[in-house]
Amino acid sequence: MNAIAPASKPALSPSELSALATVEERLLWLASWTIHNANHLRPNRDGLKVGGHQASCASMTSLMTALYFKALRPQDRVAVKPHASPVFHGVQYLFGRQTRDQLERFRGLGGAQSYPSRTKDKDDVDFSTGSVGLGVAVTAFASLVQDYLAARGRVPAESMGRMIALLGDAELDEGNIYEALIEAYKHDLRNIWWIVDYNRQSLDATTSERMWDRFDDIFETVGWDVLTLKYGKRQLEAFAKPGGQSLQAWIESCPNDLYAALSYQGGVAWRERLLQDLPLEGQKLIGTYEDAALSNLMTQLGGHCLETLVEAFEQAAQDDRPKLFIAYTVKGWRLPFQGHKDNHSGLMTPTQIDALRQSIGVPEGQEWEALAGLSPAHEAEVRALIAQAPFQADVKRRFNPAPVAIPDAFEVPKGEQQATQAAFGKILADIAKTESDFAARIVTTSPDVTVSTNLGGFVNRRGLFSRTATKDVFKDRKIASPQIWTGSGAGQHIELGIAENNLFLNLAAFGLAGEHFGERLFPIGTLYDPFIARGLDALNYAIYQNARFLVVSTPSGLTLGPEGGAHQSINTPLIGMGQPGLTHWEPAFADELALLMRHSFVDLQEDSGGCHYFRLSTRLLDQPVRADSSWQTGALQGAYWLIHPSAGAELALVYCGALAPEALAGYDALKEDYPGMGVLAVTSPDLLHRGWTAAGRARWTGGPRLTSHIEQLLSPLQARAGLITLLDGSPSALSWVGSVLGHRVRALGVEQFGQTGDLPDLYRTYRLDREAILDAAADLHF
Ligand SMILES: Cc1ncc(C[n+]2csc(CCOP(=O)(O)OP(=O)(O)O)c2C)c(N)n1
Ligand SMILES: [Mg+2]
Repeated sequence: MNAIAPASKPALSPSELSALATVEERLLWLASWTIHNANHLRPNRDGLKVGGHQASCASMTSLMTALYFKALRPQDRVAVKPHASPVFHGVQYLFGRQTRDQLERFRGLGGAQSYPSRTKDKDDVDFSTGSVGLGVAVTAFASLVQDYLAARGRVPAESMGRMIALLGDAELDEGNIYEALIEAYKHDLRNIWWIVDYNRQSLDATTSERMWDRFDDIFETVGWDVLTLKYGKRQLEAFAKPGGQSLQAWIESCPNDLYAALSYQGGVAWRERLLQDLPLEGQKLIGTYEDAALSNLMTQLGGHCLETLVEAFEQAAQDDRPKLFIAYTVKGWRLPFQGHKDNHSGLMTPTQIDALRQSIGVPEGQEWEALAGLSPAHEAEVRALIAQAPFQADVKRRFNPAPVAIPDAFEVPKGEQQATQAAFGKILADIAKTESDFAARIVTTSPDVTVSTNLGGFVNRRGLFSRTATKDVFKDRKIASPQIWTGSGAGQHIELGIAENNLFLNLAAFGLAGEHFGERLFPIGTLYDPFIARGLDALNYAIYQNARFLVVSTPSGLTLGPEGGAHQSINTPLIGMGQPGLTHWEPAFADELALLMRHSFVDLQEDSGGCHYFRLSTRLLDQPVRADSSWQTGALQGAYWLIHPSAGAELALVYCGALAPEALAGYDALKEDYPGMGVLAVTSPDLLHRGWTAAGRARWTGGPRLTSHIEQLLSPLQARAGLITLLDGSPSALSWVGSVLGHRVRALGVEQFGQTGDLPDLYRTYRLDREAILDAAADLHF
């Protein structure tokens, strides 16, 4: 544990300290009042509790005051503990960057969000938070992005910011934090501060004191400085008095739950217990405090002492080593339920909030006036403090870089037989050979599956990113290998350990490089398709904050046959469809892939664009000979007729991705019986479905009468036509097409866990082969 060195001069003058204390009080008030207004004053139409976390806010108000009004600079970026959102909005309000209207509509439609949101909040949220742990870890990856750009001279030394997370102590239970910690150590990351609101309470109750020293050990092991802010100045002064040492020793050994309970019960309870436990000198010391003063003394822990906090931040700013601050706090500090184990969702009653208002000196009726009720002289001091906060400087913090030119077309890899995975590798390797700005802005990243997902060609050309140069010893020793593994600041591949959470958090951070640093990057993450599930919450998190990237997952489905059951992904197409902001593509052929990849790079730069997910395969397929390029328009919209049906056709095969050969075999077997039948190549069930629902919505809401792409595609078929859908994954990703025009569907796909086997065996076993198609056709036309 790093002791805080005594500062040579106080970090705050008396007038600054008193102004800062007022800001802290007003933030406590604004956060409490914002939540109170939403729950007690705003009309409630549905009888649901609106909620908000007054206790979690109170716990962190001092920390945020010291941070935002003294330590923070405009280039710093902060992930705020989700349930401290009202404090964050209060801070912005004091800076004049948030409106009263937004606060009044907290947790209502269009108002300030329950948890800070980059995309939904109107003020300047750096990182969305909500799913605890993710907002913490993403800051480490943001610092990696900053290093990446700095190595290219795109972030000047004087603009390097700190990536800061304000977190609850229960967030430290989330495993993704430790995965990120390991990765941060490997990449020698810096400029990261994680500030723990160590109130030793989670949602349910108080937390285990067995972790008291463990966090120090864990973080110090991976090179972090740990600054433990356990005691406030008033407490340290008391400890220095006669009997003070016994008081400190008592606190050191007091279990979390007892400390919390006594904090709730207040001065009388503290006195009773301390008189029982302390030796005579300690008892005398306690005797010098009135009940209220004793209660204040016992709860003014380091995380509630502005002087301690400001000094700690000043000290930490001396170097760029990663820092963990463990700031001891009391949950619900200064509120009637402080320390109560059930206070997480506790709300003050109207009487209680009124008492708080009076104690802080906010005049009745002026509850939203941030500085009402202060003497003119003090108000001027407070305004000066706010105006002088470094963070208040008028510096642009959110960017929207101009789009980078993407080549008109990507070269289609050559070969009569190709797998989409290999084609992906070749397309990227070809881009890597070019000198364009676009190529220079691609960043690939993978959780230890770089080689097996075919990024090797790109990495050979563009190198690994590493702040310090690393050599490929095997290459230097002339040991044959197709893979060159050298690292430098110019490298464009970020190699990660296996943890998929880190992959998606890394994509989140790199995918925000444009908005955070004004530099558009094109991040591409590769992983095995089944392991998307491992990082799913982080993927959702990344997309929710409007990060832009490509996910290329390969291999997928039964084509991972020899690997066995749990490696064969089944529900990932549904994940792609169900995930807002992400378009699922599952092309079968190399030319489709080249077209769609190019389109994705264009789209991820559009304001209304999004992320793209390519579900690829290692299965070699015969490539089609194209008569012309007319298929492309449809492919970009999600499907095109590989074999056009004739008007009134009574059957069509609708396949997606690697099952093209089965669809074509089925076609050959059935075309005599069903003259004019068609074969629909689906490149994106997701896009088709979205187009269909959007067209319906537009019609119902009086918008333009659009006919969706899938409606147009299916319109030549006869009304009672049958559709056989084929997808190497959950059949429900395609079975819905029957609803578009009322056709009858037999949906082939995988609904049970896989198992080892070769493709003919597996396709037979899971009913995805030609025979299954024939059976389905017979069943449709009984
Ligand atoms: C991944 C995830 N799981 C559960 C929750 C629900 N939840 C919200 S806050 C919380 C506990 C927070 O405790 P702590 O981090 O210590 O914050 P405090 O309120 O004590 O400051 C839980 C379980 C969540 N938001 N995210
Ligand atoms: Mg807590």
